[in-house]
Amino acid sequence: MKAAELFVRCLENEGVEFIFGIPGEENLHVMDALCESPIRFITTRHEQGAAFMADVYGRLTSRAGVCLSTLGPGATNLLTAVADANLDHAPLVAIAGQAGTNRLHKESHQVLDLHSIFSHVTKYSSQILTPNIIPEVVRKAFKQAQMERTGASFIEFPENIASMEITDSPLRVKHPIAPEPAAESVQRAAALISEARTPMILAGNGVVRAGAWQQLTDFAERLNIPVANTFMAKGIIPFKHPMALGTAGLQTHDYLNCGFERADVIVCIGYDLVEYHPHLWHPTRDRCIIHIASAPSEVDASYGVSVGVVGDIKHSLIRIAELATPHQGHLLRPLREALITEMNQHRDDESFPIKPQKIIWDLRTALDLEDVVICDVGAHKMWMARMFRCEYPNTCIISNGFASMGIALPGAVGAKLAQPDRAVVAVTGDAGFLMNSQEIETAMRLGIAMVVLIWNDRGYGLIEWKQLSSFGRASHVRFTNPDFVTYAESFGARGYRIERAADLLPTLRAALADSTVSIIDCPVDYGENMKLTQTLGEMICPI
Ligand SMILES: Cc1ncc(C[n+]2csc(CCOP(=O)(O)OP(=O)(O)O)c2C)c(N)n1
Repeated sequence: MKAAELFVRCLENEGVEFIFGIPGEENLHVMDALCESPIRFITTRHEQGAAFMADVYGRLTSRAGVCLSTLGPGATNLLTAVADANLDHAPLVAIAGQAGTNRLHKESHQVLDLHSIFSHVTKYSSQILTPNIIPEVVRKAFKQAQMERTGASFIEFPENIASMEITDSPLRVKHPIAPEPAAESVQRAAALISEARTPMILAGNGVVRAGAWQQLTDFAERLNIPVANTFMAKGIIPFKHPMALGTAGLQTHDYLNCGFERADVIVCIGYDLVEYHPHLWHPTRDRCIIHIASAPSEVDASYGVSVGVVGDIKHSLIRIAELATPHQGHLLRPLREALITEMNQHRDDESFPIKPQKIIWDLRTALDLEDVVICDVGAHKMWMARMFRCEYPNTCIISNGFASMGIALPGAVGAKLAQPDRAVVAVTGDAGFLMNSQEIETAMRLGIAMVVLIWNDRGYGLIEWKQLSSFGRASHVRFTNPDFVTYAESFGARGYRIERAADLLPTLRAALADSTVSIIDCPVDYGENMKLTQTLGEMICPI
């Protein structure tokens, strides 16, 4: 068979369902081999859209999402979203065509050293320079992408190699089993937790990746330790659970910081430092930190670990919970109550443009608890992270490692393909929306039903918020928008413009009940941003 056919057989062997991408001249053989494969190729309108689809598909399925481009400009278009997957620890395999090996040694049309470029944004980057290494390269790319800590891999496939003849077969797929934590560190962690006066948990996305949310809730419940989660770990403990304190990660002092100040032992579980810098919650550097994760901790002056429990998170939690003495009372409960009071405050607000809190209230009301929201990056993300209640993990996807704008809309396409039975909503700013709105066409062509909720402030809201907080004035952040309703309709999608607060909930319900792509243009009142900064700045800790 042709090397390209063997390559496709290897992808099938990895269980690949979809490849998101754009064909090019240098991957013709792979594209042709896909004609004989059950793998579905999803033709996108930009390689960045393809890679974000793969990124979110990977987060939701725990299997590597796959994206493909041609050489040179196609591959550099993949780069941002591949980096996003890697820093957010989402499993992804990116594949790029390449010129024939007879012209890689010199300046040549569209040729870039892709293997080197991608080696900086992936866990594993490789070139297929001879056909007989295909089974190993593909197996290794998937193994690396799907192994803790999960991330991105890259494969460069020159066109002349793809056309060569080869007789070979894929390697057997075996999933590595996470090791047991060392007994000594389990005992030490249990002793520190037992001796603590006011312990607190900070849970991160590693718990989601390990599928350890039930063990986390059991751990918190049995030992009576309250849980704060990071942006990427929303729903890790159901928000309705009395031990749930809410989401930490705002860059200003928030209720949860009162908890971190009060706690003497902070139990970090599946926490990646890239999400929420420790100097923001541990500026004093004097608390006892227990690190429970699949991998040893990153080095950071504000993250001095007293004991590291490294290994399978589920086992670690079960074993520590068996050994540690449960605590009494729940001193941090007022933090949860203060947040809930704030969440409820604007539920009946009729002002227009609509306040962020009210948009979130209506969105939560319109969606079922298992539906999926993909959040873009901006001020809307800060509000959603802080105030959107989640009862299940992976129901509010947030990019908070690389935090790239433009993920939400293509991410929603990936989410819908991964979980077709759930409603999917992309929550995005007006700027992030236009970064990848071309993928509306992809969604329409695929016949996907999804909702895009645009928080329209005609500006780069988050940057304006930071400028106002830092300098008391804003600059270079204002722009105009096209008519989003006409824009949606030009794709054949449904377009809605919200003109008063009372319209939002019925519009969301109508859009969610529809079988097509719906774009909702919702004017937002970001006057609330600085009000929140001021309120939190003047806050007296409720504990
Ligand atoms: C690709 C990319 N470019 C720039 C940034 C920096 N950035 C973060 S948020 C933001 C503004 C986002 O504006 P918008 O999408 O309208 O959302 P809003 O903040 O108004 O809610 C910018 C420019 C980024 N994170 N990613």
